[in-house]
Amino acid sequence: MIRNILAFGVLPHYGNPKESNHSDGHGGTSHSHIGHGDHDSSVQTASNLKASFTFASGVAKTNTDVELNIQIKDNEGNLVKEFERSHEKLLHLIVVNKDLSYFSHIHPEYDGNGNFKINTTFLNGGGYKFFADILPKGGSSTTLSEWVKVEGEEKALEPIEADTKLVKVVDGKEIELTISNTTAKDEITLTFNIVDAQTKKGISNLEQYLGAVGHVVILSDDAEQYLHVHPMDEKATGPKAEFMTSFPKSGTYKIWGQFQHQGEVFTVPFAVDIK
Ligand SMILES: [Cu+2]
Repeated sequence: MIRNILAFGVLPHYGNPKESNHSDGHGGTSHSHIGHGDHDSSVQTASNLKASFTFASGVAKTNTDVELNIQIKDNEGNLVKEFERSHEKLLHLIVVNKDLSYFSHIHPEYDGNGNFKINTTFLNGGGYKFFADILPKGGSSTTLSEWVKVEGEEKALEPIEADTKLVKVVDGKEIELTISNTTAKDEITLTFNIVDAQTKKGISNLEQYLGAVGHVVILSDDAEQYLHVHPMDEKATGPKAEFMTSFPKSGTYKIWGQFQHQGEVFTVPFAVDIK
């Protein structure tokens, strides 16, 4: 019975199945988190799962180590306890702030009994959106999200504007993003080309990070549209890493690519306008 409930677990305001892409690594292209239900006549659009994000201390304060607890419950309030690993982890937690200048991708520990926890520290107060990517046993990949407030001094928010040049230097690497097309709803290929920032030589020994050459998280500027995309060729090692996705609607989106080289994970942010 749980099986059926979980199969269509989606976030209530995620009505469009295209909104949450997550490759399962079998087909080589990204696909909808919740698309598995598309063919079923009994497909439900409302969420049957809910994540609760709470702090052991009650409230989270800046510059303090806080313990974050996450529980997933079904629509009857029962704890969901069985999860499958997806890209090596039972739960992937993405945290962003309001202007998307802060991005964190972390992996809470699971106690096997319905409780995930992780310790973290916030440097600035304000609103943060938490996204938990999970794969309930017998269900399909699901993203559950919530805005959470952190108390403390807030940093002035910057407008989110598309980059004029899609080239960034991070940790000694120069990363160029090529986007095949910028029309909403079209199939789009995102190609990251990663070279040594000094020598401009392509880096061809990227390491597997969470079971793939890279991970891409995409968010609309209001943090409503969330996409977690995996590479077309997960076993690629660079200098190019390609991802296929589709932006649900027009607007400005932030794109974070995450890769691993010589044991270090680096995150490269871009912002693009989609027509
Ligand atoms: Cu993760």
